[in-house]
Amino acid sequence: MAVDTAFGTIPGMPLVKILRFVVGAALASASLISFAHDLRVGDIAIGHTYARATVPGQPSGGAYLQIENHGKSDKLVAVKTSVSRSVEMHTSSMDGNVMRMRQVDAIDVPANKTIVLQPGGMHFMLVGLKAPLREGDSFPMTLKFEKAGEVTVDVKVHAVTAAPPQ
Ligand SMILES: [Cu+2]
Repeated sequence: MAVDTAFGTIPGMPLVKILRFVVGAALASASLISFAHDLRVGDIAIGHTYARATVPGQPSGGAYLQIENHGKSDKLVAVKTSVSRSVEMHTSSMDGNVMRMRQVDAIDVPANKTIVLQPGGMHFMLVGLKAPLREGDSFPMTLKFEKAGEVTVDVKVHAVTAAPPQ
């Protein structure tokens, strides 16, 4: 199996399916505890935010996070950061043995659900990096939700091989 990404083809990379967890009303407050150090805007909590380090010359990088919606359905409509020319919202899917990324205009954030962005699934593509993303650095990224409004998160850069932050 090979993966076709903006960085070229990476053989043997496993496909990680998009995870959508249903967060029941009874569990909502409990799951907020895991996001205690993260940000909230309206009914939306953002957590597990990180980006993958890139090598010099790499034109784009991936950023990931989780969005918990404790209220009515909403939609992520725009993302921006100063470290790249633009931020695209991508989904990943298998086309035969090749994983392809597709740009979407928005990411639905249904009521009382958690949306997980992760390598191999939905992700943010930082297109036109102005400098390599170095492990240990961090940068601000602003998310705009249709209803909840804007929130700026701090994105830590992890090694490419690092597991997602818990
Ligand atoms: Cu992508």
